[in-house]
Amino acid sequence: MILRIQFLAPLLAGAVSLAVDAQIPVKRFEPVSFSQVDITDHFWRPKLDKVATATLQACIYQTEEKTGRIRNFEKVKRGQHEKHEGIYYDDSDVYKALEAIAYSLKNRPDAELEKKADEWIDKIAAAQLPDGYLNTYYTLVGLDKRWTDMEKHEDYCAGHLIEAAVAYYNTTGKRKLLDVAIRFADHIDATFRQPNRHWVSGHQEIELALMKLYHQTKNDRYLKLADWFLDQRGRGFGKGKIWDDWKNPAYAQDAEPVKAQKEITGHAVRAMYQYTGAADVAASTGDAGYMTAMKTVWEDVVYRNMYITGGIGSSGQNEGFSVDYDLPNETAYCETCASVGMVFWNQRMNLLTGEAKYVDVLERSLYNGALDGLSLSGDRFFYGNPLASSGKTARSEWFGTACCPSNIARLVASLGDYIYGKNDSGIWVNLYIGSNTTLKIGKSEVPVKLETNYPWEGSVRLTVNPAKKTPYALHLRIPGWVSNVPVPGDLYRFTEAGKTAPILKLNGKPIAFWEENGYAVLERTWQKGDVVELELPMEVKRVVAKKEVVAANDRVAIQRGPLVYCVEGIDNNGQAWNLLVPDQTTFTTQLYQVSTEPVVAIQADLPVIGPSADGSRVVTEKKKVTAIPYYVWANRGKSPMQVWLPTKAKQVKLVD
Ligand code: FUB
Ligand code: ZN
Repeated sequence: MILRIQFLAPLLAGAVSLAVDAQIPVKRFEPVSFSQVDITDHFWRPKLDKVATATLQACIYQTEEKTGRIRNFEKVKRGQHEKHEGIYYDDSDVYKALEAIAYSLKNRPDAELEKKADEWIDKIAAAQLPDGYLNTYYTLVGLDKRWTDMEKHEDYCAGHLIEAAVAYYNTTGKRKLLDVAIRFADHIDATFRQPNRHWVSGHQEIELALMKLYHQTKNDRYLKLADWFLDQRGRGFGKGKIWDDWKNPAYAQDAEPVKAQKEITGHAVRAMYQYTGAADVAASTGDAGYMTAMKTVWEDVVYRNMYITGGIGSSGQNEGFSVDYDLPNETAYCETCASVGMVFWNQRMNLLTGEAKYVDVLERSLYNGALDGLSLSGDRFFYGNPLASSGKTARSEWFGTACCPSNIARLVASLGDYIYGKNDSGIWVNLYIGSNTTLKIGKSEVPVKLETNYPWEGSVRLTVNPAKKTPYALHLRIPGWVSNVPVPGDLYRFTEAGKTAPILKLNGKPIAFWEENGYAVLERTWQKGDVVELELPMEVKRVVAKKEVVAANDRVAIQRGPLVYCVEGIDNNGQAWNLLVPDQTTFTTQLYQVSTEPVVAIQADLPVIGPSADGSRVVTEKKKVTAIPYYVWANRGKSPMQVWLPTKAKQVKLVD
């Protein structure tokens, strides 16, 4: 990837010649909706509950009492020309919180919470104009200015409204918000696509949302509109509107038409939402143009521009990508929303290709870069997720731009979406998360029960209970980290090969399996009570980065299962930057408690550098060092932290 700073001459629509887009098969398999999955998992269930009881409460308090987000809707209804409070995109936080509430109500019904959501929906509906337009910022500051500034997120807010509406309808069956969303989508279609009035969305989001609306309503107007929005990019229509002399077209993924893009550029969240929407369109139209482009862009992300935590977007300056291998640790931006976006996009790529490598990346972003954004208490957040801290970093209650809290809330609450896939002849298990579901395979209902203590242990037990004997292929993902590929490509590698291989048993007996696209495949006729057991080796592994990643030179990271570890000062006499990890270090695992979270910690006796007892010299002593999963750091006050641990003395530092 190259950081682009030049401008493209505006191109006329239609003058751009795109390769003729071949057809691709539509999805290899369908995701199984969270609404059909009951999560029982030891690791995740408490987190779903925490989102329901703490995170959503924090979002509601901040949205309705501490800030004016809900008041803006009330002001529109009153129509007394009152002042808009906050930032022009603040409506989106209301919608994202509603969407998270919708998923959470499915996981954990709560009459009070539903009442609150209904109250908000009444206020939102009352703020919609008769022509379908809905945006508190422009309605309060002057409707004459609406749809004049592509950067002002009107369509982004519309997208989040649509996502919330579809989710709320699916959980509750209540149509009010869905009807509001449909009216707004129709308004946008009539304003832009039908007259072909050029509009490059300043922040992609509406594309993926319209695809949800299309699937919900089966009205292909929304599919066409999503495709139209994608097709607006890269033709110069954004010049002076969403990019000018400091923001270049690459910032807004507007340097090339989406189907011609080859490199990841610009704002990370915008990029992730764009490619998610493009994959959704491709899945419905069979148009290979988006997929061909996205496979190359994906390699640019994963091979050259992704942190070991699955975080992306290293630069705070553009909230996004800079140049290849520029992955600093302490200043890593790694916005929580960008990791959430990685989960969305990689899920779509997996469904379209059937390849497990996308879930390897999804899992890395989910368990590390994204989950780090949420405190164990559920009510503190990280916006950026650095890989090192000198001890001054703390989670916040909220942010002026508050996209991240409700984004991590909606991701965790909709976790059930990412576990299983299915088609008429197969079941795919992508994530090992304790859960129950019933899948329709052909004409047969197949109840599935997944039990595990993942990610702490590697044993997974899957029981299937079809009412009658049913033939299908069961695909169990063999994570890349098992087979010595921490991440597709060669950006990161383990220093040693794994010592053990995964074992698969059917009804208690080891069974041979073949691997296809990263899945162990068991094809047979299944019957009630069949049990498959998978044993994934949970070894502690050392990871090194390609030498081009200067910030990881002479350093090693530790990974066990899908979890990346870090050393935090609070477990290590207040220091985390003063140790060395020699090549032959032996690591042990230890059950450990980090605040409210029981974890598996990793320990080793390591050379630790510090002042002698009398303070007269610097000495090196062997001390027991404890590393904890990255996602739990910064839950016990401020202290230094590092993911990439020095292997050479020159990288060692003492911080106060
Ligand atoms: O612009 C809306 C959101 O605010 C973006 O997704 C975040 O990166 C932050 O800029
Ligand atoms: Zn964010």
